[in-house]
Amino acid sequence: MAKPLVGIIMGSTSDWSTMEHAAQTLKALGIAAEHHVVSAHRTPDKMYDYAKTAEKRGLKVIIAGAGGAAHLPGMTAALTPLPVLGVPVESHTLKGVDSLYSIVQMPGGIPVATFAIGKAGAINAALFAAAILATGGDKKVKKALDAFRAEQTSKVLAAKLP
Ligand code: RP5
Repeated sequence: MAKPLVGIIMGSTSDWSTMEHAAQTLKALGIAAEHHVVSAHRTPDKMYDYAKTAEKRGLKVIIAGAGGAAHLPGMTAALTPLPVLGVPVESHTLKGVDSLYSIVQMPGGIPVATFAIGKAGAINAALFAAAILATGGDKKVKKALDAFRAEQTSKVLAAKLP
């Protein structure tokens, strides 16, 4: 099996129904990825180890999804030089607006690229990770990403309204 280039982490198993869309999108593009539950609040030591070892282990991008007081993307970004893409997971009480604000409002100095709340954000984070790999020189990923976009365009152009 190929060494993972993208690490998908999330604060809870309950985030998987959102984050699996990132995993599926990367898989469809042929990008090797790993996914783990790593909680900033419940398993802070695991988060520290994951972020600190990510670059050495060969990861190029980290996608971090979390809901509520969503500290995982920001804390991970503070601990690794890799680009961190944050996905706000839709929470029950505040519908993910809490997650979005928690992730997007990073103080200047430690960036987290923040995506839409929920499934769209998870898909786009994966496509953005692919774009990072492609512009970094991965020709296979560039080809897959170009093909994905061309196919998406054809589908929309061919679509008929009832
Ligand atoms: C966050 O708390 C997780 O990312 C999750 O979105 C939220 C709720 O977690 P559970 O109580 O469902 O485990 O840390």
